[in-house]
Amino acid sequence: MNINNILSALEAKHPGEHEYLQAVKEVLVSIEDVYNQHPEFEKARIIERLVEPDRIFTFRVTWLDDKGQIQTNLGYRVQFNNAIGPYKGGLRFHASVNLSSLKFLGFEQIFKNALTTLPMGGGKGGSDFSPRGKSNTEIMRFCQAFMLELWRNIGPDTDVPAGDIGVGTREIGYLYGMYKKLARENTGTFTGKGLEYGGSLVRPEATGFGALYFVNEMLKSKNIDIKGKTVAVSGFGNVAWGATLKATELGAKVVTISGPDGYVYDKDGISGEKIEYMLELRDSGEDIVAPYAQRYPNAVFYAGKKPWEQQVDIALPCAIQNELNEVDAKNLITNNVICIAEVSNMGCTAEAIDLLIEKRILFAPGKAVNAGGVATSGLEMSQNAMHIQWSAEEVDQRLHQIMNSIHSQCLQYGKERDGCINYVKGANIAGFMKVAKAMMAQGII
Ligand code: 2IT
Repeated sequence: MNINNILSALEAKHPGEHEYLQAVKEVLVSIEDVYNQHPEFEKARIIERLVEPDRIFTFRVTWLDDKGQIQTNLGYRVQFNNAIGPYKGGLRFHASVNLSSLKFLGFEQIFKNALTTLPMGGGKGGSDFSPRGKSNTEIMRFCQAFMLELWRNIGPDTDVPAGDIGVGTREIGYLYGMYKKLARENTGTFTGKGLEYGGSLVRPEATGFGALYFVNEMLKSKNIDIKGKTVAVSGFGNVAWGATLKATELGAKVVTISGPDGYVYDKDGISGEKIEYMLELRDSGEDIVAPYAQRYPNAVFYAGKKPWEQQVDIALPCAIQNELNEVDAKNLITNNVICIAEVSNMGCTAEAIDLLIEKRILFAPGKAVNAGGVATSGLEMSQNAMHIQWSAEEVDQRLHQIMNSIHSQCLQYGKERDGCINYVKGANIAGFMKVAKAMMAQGII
């Protein structure tokens, strides 16, 4: 495989899709050696087939706002690869959504889902609709209009959407309600559903909990105790909440959260009722964290800044792609950071990752660290298919086992010559090998 040739061909075909090209490049660089040891992959053109989605649906979503004005947004679903199971991945409603960001997320999802040990292919979807400042009824009308288009292309064994940024339990309820009305079936088809109608216990916490189980394994592999360590978290949504909850439970001290307006530093630690207050902030729909510092006066709000300028032991980007860049990585390294784990998808820029790996900082990529979310979605699918509900303990135990397994896969495939673990390489190779073997077995399709 000649990575440069493949990348320049892709760039020519998809000019300007920077995030998608960034995600593809990271994977190709990691798997190059292994790929070249398997001439049968090259002959079957596995890479050329894997980097293009199976299909993409793009549609117009028109809805009425509360003033009676007609609004139009774009809707998408990228069905990327179903070699190991039905397409599976979230829907993102955010002003930044475009085809490039959804293709990067769908591509990442293929390998992430492969790592979970469960049979799920990769997909992603969403809209440039921004829930910020929208009323409940506007959000419902948007979700219904979105589903009017998408429902024909999804199903419990075809494609199973879930939440992502801007899509939480409320939105899943509206989307699934409309889906059921149109499809006239009750087989699940969405994950992240409310507990009353087929949702799984622990799904809301799963991404954050899984991330901390993974981080704890990383630290344990270096004989480092997480107790007493300080943690910078970015974001203040569902993922940041779950991560803060579990980090605190494990004895670490979370000192920051952030929003589009800036970040909050709380030297006392964000614990107890302050963690639940994060959800209140999110549900206010204003997309700001500044009110935290008014409510808890020991905390300081830094307008327009990111939390990576603080001195912490562990940094957990939990907000959005490319939120931690090379300068941020340098700051953290200067401040003696021990571990950086992407909880958001592709939370670090390529330059930041190169620097962290070069400096041998304990670093792991989103497709390994945050896979607990989609893994627990897989467990929700299992429960729906069996028409049963597992206890929180049962789901949490399975989630924990899956995260440990992902960590072991990273160790197996990510060991460098000097004995260091390159988690980027480990996760990419482990995920790739499973998908490539499944594609080989199923012929040229
Ligand atoms: O990025 C992700 O893995 C998610 N947003 C969760 C996807 C899912 O299907 O639960």
